[in-house]
Amino acid sequence: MKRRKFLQNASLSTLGIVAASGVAACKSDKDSPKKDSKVLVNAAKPLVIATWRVPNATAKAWEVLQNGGSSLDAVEQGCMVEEADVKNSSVGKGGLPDRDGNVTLDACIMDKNGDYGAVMCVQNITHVISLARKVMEDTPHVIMVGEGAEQFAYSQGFKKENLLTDSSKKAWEKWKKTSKYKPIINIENHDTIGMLAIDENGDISGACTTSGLAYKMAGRVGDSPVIGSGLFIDNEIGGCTATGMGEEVLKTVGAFLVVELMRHGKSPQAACEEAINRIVKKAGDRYKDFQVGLIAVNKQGETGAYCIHEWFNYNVYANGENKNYKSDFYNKA
Ligand code: SD4
Repeated sequence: MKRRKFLQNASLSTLGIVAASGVAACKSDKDSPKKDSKVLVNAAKPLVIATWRVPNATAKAWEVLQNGGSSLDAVEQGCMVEEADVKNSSVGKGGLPDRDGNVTLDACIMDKNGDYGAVMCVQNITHVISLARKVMEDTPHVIMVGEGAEQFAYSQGFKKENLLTDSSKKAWEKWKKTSKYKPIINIENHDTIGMLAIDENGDISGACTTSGLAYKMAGRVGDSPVIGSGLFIDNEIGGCTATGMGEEVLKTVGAFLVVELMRHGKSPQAACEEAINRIVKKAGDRYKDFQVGLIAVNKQGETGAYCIHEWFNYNVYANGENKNYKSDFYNKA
């Protein structure tokens, strides 16, 4: 799904924030939710899967795997590609700021041992995914936030960088004018990268990195850096990562839910569908105001992807091919 549409379908209702452009036209509901058994990629290993159209990121992760690297190195280096890309306005440098004009980043990483590291609301550091890995590997903690995380980054040799590019500054200034400081959904704010990889040894890792929702309230953190919500890995079972309205993913612990459903025998596709159905059910009427997309992989290298309202893009690098797919979607309208 084009991210423009995806965002038009989202609203910050949980924050009292109203979407200015309304809800995009929905497709018919005839066949959703889909049946249990659909598997979009057949049992491939090694494999990389990531949210949105991120061929350069999946190519980098694949290169790491081809050189015998671990799935952990693959997801970190894959995500770094998007963090460095100033054209991606939802991740790293060039990410859109909060309503006060500050770019604050969230990221987390999880490895085959079930170890996890996260940073939240960090300014001035581009590669927060690497910082999350440092938290995981080099501190006794699992989560660091704000100023403390930033200081830890400098102590580890990370560079201080201005993450607000000219174009994101312009977009923010324009937003302030047209919205009269009433936050609206920014239509370019959906390229958060969540990435899952399986390496030659069959070990699974995952990573997720984002600037969060554009023009969010200062201090707001979404699902992306939160274990079990934006990302969850269980090396015995599989992994899942999310994109979209973080508040809704958090309330259903979306990624953990998908992995647990796979543990109980669901395919990755069926598990993503059930989790999305759960989110829709819990949201009731609010369902029409937001969007969430999930991708998952199991230990066998089967993948799944599902979304609310309309399809979203995701990238898979498997069997030597780097392809972009459209997810299936739930739409009861
Ligand atoms: C968040 N889930 O901060 C993220 C937003 C997102 O693409 O996915 N943007 O809620």
